[in-house]
Amino acid sequence: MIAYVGLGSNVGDREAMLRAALDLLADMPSTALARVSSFYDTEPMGDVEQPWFLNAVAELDSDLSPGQVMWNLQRIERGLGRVRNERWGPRTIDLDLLLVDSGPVDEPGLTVPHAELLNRPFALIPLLEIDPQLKDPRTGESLAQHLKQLDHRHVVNRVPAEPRT
Ligand code: A4P
Ligand code: MG
Repeated sequence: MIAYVGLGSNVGDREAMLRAALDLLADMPSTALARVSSFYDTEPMGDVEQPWFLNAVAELDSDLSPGQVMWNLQRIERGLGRVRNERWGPRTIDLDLLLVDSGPVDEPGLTVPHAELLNRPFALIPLLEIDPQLKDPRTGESLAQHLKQLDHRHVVNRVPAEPRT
């Protein structure tokens, strides 16, 4: 199964947090870290006043089920949260299971595609950088076409430096 994971951080050393999360994704059992998007400096979405995010997307090639991948993402979030609390105070690392190639998932605690994916340029843009051909498995709609039609003023700036993969 191919799985796309959205990464986001907006507290402290955001780049170090994303890199730490990528290292842990690469160590996930029965899973390879296949590709990583650029990093993007993104305007916060939602009503909460908060700092800008650094967002990225990782492509995993995994023998695990979507539920098992989600379990591992939550384990990684907890692990990074602990390190972060000890060293730098408040932390944020969000890992979302955006999309898998095995079809939609509707389980308690797990909806794939991620419920907010279609509304979030900060997730769609790095996702489409990895694979511009991706489609919404529920409708068959091209995600690139969807993004073009999205009326958004939300700022998503690609960070020029290449991430280590
Ligand atoms: N859950 C169900 N399906 C999934 C899935 N596919 N991936 C459940 C991840 N989680 C999924 O998630 C809450 C629960 O959703 C999980 O326990 C899981 O069982 P959460 O991320 O812990 O919390 P939340 O309710 O989503 O609140 P959070 O994290 O405050 O909000 P969001 O929706 O994750 O958004 N703006 C920019 N520019 N960039 C960002 O990254 N992120 C947020 C946070 C807001 N604005 C942003 C960004
Ligand atoms: Mg989340």
